[in-house]
Amino acid sequence: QHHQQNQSGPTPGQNPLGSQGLSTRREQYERNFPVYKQPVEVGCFSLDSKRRFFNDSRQMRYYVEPEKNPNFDLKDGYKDRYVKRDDRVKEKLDHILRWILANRSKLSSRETTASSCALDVDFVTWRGHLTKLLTTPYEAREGWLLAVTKFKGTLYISEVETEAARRERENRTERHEEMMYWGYKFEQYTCADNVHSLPDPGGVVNTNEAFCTVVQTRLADHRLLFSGEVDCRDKDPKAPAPPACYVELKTSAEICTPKQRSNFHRFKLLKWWAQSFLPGVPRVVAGFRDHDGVVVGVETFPISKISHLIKNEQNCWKPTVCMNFCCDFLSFVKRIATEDNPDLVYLFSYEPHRDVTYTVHKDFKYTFLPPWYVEEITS
Ligand code: 0WD
Ligand code: CA
Repeated sequence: QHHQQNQSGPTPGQNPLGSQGLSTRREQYERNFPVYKQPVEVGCFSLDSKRRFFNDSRQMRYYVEPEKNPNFDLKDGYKDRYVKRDDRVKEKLDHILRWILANRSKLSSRETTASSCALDVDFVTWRGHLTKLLTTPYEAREGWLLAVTKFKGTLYISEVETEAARRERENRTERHEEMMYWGYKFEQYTCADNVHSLPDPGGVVNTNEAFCTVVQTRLADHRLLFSGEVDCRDKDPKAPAPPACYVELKTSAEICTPKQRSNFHRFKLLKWWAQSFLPGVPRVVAGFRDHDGVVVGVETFPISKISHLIKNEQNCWKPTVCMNFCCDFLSFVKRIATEDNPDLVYLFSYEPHRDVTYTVHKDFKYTFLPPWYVEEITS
């Protein structure tokens, strides 16, 4: 039962803000679903094959529905048509900050003075960081480190790679490296570069390329601005406006036993739901592959139906626990990270079965807002 949550920390009924930090126990977060405003896309950007930033949608791709049992070979091209992004390079929030500087007029409605909020938001971060927060009460394997800096009234949240994650990255097996390629290869089989073209499975897979949406929303009293990578969109010109036209693509091992189905519901659907619910992406298209990397089935999961799908599972995750934990974490951050200083970092840490704790860093070790951003916002 390695996914079972340890019962240490403050006892039930106690204020979730215990003296050691913020409780991650599920029972603390079983209350009404918090207000989560419909996310609004306020912009987008693209990263090209050399990871260069463009303030436009040039990397947008279009979903082409495959047949139900397609036999896509996900191994194809791994050796000779794969350009892999260098994951030793930590980009932190840089692309989002570049987008903010190019689109400041869309964000700031008030007059900006030295003391007021330069942007009209409380938090700026990646969607992926928020996904990790949503799944924390159910995460028994991987911890996280989130660096927070308050600058001109806005709290910026940027992940720091944990020692464990670094070791895992540096010691991946060849099998694992190849399996990481499979997800990108599935995208190539199902995405076209423009509305009227078809996917090109003979092309190169370059994981530097990305299309990212930037959305604004509110979780209870937290105004959020975040960006997330989007795989593709519905190519029907009558499709709803973004983010409702977006499609998230996934691959997963085919389900052959009741145990596998239960694990899929309890662990994988949690991650899929959290990731797409946040930016308001309405559906996930999953390619189920065999052990040998051949997609044997394709299924669409509407995000709004996932919480019903899992209701028969015992001991299953609950969307309300995810959202309330995230909300309380953001309140915790607001309480702790009070000094407005672009060089100061509050480092929040989660280790499975523990409360969230934090340390304060004034020594530049974790400083992540780049000078080009700080200077431009200040001037
Ligand atoms: O340098 C860093 N520490 C990070 C960079 C941490 C987190 C994100 N990023 C940025 C990159 O600029 C990237 O373009 O990640 C962007 C995507 O951000 P996200 O949407 O917030 O991340 P997430 O929801 O975790 O992942 C979405 C997709 C993944 O698809 P699947 O279906 O596997 O969830 O983005 C890809 C991946 O294809 N991806 C990444 N791409 C670049 N850098 C990263 C990453 N670190 N993590 C996932
Ligand atoms: Ca994906």
